[in-house]
Amino acid sequence: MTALGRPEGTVRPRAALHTDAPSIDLSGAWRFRLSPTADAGDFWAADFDDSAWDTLPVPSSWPMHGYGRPAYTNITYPFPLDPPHVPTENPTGDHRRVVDVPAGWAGERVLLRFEGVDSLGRIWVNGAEVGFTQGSRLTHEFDVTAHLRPGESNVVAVRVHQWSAGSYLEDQDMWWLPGIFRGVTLEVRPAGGIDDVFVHAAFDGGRGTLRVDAPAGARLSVPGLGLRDAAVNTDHLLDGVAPWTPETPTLYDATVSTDAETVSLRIGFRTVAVVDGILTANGRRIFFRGVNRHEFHPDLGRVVPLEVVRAELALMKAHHVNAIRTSHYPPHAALLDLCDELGFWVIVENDYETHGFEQNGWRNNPTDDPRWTDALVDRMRRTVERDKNHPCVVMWSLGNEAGVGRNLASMATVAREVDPDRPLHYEGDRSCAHTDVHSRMYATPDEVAEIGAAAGGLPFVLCEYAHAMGNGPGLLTTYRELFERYPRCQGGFVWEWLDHGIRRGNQFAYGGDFGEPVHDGNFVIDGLVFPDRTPSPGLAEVGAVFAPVRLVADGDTLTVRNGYDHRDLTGVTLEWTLAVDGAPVATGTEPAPPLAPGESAALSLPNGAVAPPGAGEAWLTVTALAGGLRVGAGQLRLREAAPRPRRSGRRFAGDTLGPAVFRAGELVALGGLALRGPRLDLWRAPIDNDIFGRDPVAERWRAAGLHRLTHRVVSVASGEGLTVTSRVAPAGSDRAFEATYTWTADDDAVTLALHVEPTGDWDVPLPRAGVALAIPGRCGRVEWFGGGPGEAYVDSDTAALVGRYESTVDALQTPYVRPQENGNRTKVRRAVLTDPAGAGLELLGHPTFELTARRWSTAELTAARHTDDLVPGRDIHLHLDAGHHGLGTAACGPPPAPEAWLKAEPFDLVITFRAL
Ligand code: IPT
Repeated sequence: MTALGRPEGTVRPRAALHTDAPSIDLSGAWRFRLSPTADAGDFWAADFDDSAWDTLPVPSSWPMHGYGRPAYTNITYPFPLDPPHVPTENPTGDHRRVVDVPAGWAGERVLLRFEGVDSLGRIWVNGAEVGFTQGSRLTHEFDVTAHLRPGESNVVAVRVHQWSAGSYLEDQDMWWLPGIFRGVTLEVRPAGGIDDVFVHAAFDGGRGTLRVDAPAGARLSVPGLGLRDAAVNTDHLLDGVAPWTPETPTLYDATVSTDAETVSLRIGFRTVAVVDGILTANGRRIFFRGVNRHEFHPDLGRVVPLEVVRAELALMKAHHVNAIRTSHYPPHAALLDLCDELGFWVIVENDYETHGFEQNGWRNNPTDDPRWTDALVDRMRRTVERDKNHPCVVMWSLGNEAGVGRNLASMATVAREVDPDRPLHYEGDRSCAHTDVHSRMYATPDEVAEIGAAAGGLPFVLCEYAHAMGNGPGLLTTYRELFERYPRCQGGFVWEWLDHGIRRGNQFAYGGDFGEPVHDGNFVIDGLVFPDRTPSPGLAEVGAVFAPVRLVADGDTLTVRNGYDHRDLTGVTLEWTLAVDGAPVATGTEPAPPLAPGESAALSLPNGAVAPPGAGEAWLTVTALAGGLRVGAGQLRLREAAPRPRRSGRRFAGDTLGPAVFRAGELVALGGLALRGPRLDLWRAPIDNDIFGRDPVAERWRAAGLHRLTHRVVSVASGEGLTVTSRVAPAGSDRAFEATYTWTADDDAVTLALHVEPTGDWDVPLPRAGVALAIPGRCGRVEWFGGGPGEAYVDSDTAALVGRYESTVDALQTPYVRPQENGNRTKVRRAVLTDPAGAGLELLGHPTFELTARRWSTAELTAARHTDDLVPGRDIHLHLDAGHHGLGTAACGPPPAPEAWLKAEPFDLVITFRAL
């Protein structure tokens, strides 16, 4: 039987090791030539003249350097489904470089190692073909001893084809980006050296069991545990061992040596096991607060510099992410060293996805075709062998979205053969025949609850949930509650960490921007961080929801809960601030009570943390700090605000009511300030969660005409104040909203009391419920007392704390790669927008309103495709809302929860306006 899609000529896969054996890093400038088809002619001879070729850095994704173009598809293959064939149009990059090999390497066995070549690389050394890689994100090593000439210049030539049979196995949702995108090295394998090592380090109640599989005769040392030149291939029982967990990532430096070679290891002791249907580490339930992580960089493609990786892991830690699924292929090997060190659980996924076969009824799916068995087994074996020594690796995953079939069993078998200790994951097979955990993606809260409540069964994880596309995700607290209620619902992995936008000028491109004939638009922009890895508001929400120290108001006390899985609260400091109307009046610091994991206690409030006599809304804010990080925050309202007086007393005369001037029933000036509005406004620029998914609410909004409401002033009645009624309705429909604007004023300010009644059968939720008005663009400074500092919406407001904040209209914007509704500040009591001289507008809520301010209209925001389409106009457009429809996560998952649904029901909004 033909074996399709596998590499040839490689040596046996083995662990990634840190060794003192000599090696040469082949990163740097290579000669490069791109051809449109696979057969570009001979180029591998050592004396081939490549002087006319360009140079290209290795590692690189060549389309990011001006050769060809990136292309994005999610599920659809960008070539006909004609396995194993690929089109004649097969961009092919020929790479050459000269390497001086020291004379001292004579007589040594030498391997040439490739850590990532997308998708197939044919390799020649000094003109002799040594084999080819296939499996883009997998390590391949070739024995080049016979072809190398130590003491001379040697030529390494690599022909990389963008498409290969292997491409059928690599239909992951990401940019198609060919190239040698990870390291290339020449490595000496000394005679009598250590080719491979397998660390088994178990932990049980203070005791570690260590066995290191290595060549017979090698010696093991773990100085921190008193082991010196101990035997390999045998169990060592060790007392006084500290366990490895993501919260306590204790590593022990170790070496395995022979006379010829020393390998350095960092050993973490932990036992991962399924016990009574629960996935446990060191006997305790695991709770995944995870993210899916792709490897992508907005300028470099699949090449992600190590310092960028380190910074992104620090950002994850700061937001209490404790787990990573390497969607959907093994990561750069260095990631796992960092995850050991910093503390993350990692599900390492095989480089395997065949999702596009689903669109063809899964016909000819490689998962169920014996011609592909060898390739799939090879991929799984390479995955497990390379990364088997990492304490962070909690499970292996057979791949993603590859349907079902006999090759799942083959992959599971080889994974278990190589590593019998780690559980297996695969989401695509509902029968779970080959896995140790039950995994689903995007299951609704109801489904999760049903799974949680069912008796027996496997541990349950959501390998993907909370699709973070555009503005969102909502619903994180709903899922957290389920993970906390049902022991077998062991958390999940947010889809996904990063927006894969490609930098173009000062904005980011997405699918279709490179003229791809088939593409999936902005589905590649669905991360918690923007393409340049700056956090989006979704990450702030994740940080607040995942925070291990929970401070929750319960009646008139604040409860602290230790949400760590493996450590108590020793060393956690609580910083408290008492503020009246947002102005701090007292602060202090206390140690957190030393609660064990899962325990809670009412916080005894420190002396002084009581509202001072007088009026004003009083809040106690408590922030938990550990190791320089914020690990929790919560608030308790100590005194409610007294109701604000509505302004009244002035009569409407001429055009004026107190300081306000009206024309045709609409406010046009207040004091010296020109304005237009406020008018009823129900539209928002649809977010991705409104637009995509099974039953996109934005389509229903458009069908209902909510984006094209017209206004008819029905009556203007004056007297004590001014009452304007208006009928607001879309063309072609007899459904409407009746808006009654009741204005009252004193000498200083006007108060609007708006009442809105839908008439007719509005069977759709509303995007927003409020008013819009325009004020002069110079009033760009913003100050508010309310939720902040960041953007928040009704089902994504965990990170927002009530306080006093300052910003600018420009800084209130969230630059979602595809522009959409953004920037809302929630539960605002008071806001002030001023010009540099301090003149402007004060807004006072009765009691609160939602605040959005931007330099473009909602229509412009709705029409924009990229951030550069948004051009500041003359005015500031203010939106003051009684409510918003929730964010949900419907782009791929459930819509907002019923309580976050903005029903078309009567509503009121009361706000006082005062010119400053
Ligand atoms: C799911 C994929 O596993 C993931 O790679 C990504 O494409 C995500 O969707 C969407 O952004 S598959 C989906 C059809 C449930």
